[in-house]
Amino acid sequence: MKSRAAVAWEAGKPLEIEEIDVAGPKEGEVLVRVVATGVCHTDAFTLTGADPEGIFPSILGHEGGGIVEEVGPGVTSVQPGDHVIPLYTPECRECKFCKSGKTNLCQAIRATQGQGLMPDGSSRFSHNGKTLYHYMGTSTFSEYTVLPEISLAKISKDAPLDKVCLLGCGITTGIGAVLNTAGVEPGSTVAVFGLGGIGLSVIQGAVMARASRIVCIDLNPDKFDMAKRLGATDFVNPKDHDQPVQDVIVDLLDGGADYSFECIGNVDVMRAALECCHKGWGESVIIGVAGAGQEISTRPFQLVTGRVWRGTAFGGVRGRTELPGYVERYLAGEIKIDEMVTHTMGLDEINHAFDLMHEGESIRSVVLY
Ligand code: NAD
Ligand code: AHE
Ligand code: ZN
Repeated sequence: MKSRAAVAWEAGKPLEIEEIDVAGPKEGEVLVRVVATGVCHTDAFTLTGADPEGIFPSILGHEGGGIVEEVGPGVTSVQPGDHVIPLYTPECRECKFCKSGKTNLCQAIRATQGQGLMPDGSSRFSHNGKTLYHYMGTSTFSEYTVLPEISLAKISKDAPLDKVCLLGCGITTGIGAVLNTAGVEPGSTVAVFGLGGIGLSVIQGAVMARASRIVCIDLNPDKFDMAKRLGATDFVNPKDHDQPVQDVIVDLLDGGADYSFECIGNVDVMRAALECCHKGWGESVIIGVAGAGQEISTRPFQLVTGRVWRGTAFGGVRGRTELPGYVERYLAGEIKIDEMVTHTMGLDEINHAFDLMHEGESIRSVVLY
């Protein structure tokens, strides 16, 4: 079938709107009509060419909400008409990782997903006979996309897809990082570096966890307003201080943060986020994605003296099992999404969403098909 899509033909070039060909779903696969998709910084990151797994030409996008159009043979968990959120972290419930109970990083299709292919090693997308690659197993920048059944969370039909699409990445990642990965306890102090869709969702998670202080750090002071409305208590712009930002936070929080979260993808900030943690027990969670070849460093003494460095993908959330509950919590008013949608636009304007992100103007842009 034909589909409108924003194609990433080359690294560093704007997306181009094309009419592409989408092949029907094979065994275990599902054709989804994407209704809305958010634009996450990771899409922009991959488009720069800094992602070792970035393949071109491809269809980016991984923060979608859609409706099942057609199912391939053997599909049992969804049917046409179901509302779904595509999962870049699938959940097969059969692999060693799923069975471990220790991680959400299902590995059933990770190898082919990283190569931009469906599990059978082929692509469902083409343009004038030329193969276009999938991205993160989701490719939500196409109105019609094909996913493995294990990469779909079936959700309530009551939820507006132009809002809950953001649970496909940013909001879930931030909240999950606090509740699942870090396990922040009531009364804890939290430091959040970077106040985009991820960092603001970390603040939401910290409020849910009943943190006593939520210190947020950003170079763009325009972000502090929204952070405050979500429940942050302290605001630090590193440009306002002569000392390293980690020293500012250690002073502010009587020895440092119990938990910190890096939501930028900057390896120097990752170091600051670790070093702002309290001696003896502080834990720092890396959420931001850093480019090919970049490495983190600190004095090992930081870890010897009790700080912990860890990371999280999709907030440790097992999508098929847990995402329907996130949607219910949004419907019940417990998770805020509407406030995060600062801009909406049609697919034709998708490059503007990237500009707004780079200019620090948006929290999340949502593209409506
Ligand atoms: P964003 O661009 O919307 O927000 C980034 C924020 O960081 C901005 O407010 C910016 O002003 C601020 N910032 C930039 N440099 C800074 C610095 N040196 N000091 C302080 N603040 C600084 O991005 P986003 O969509 O929120 O994504 C954030 C990061 O999280 C990206 O690296 C993205 O790839 C990553 N991410 C990871 C996961 C995961 O599962 N691990 C999921 C989603 C996104
Ligand atoms: N492909 C990159 C890494 C990109 C990355 O870290 N992706 C996160 C999700 S970011 C969503 O906005 C993730 O889930 N990673 C786990 C995984 O298995 O991909 C690289 O460096 O190769
Ligand atoms: Zn994302």
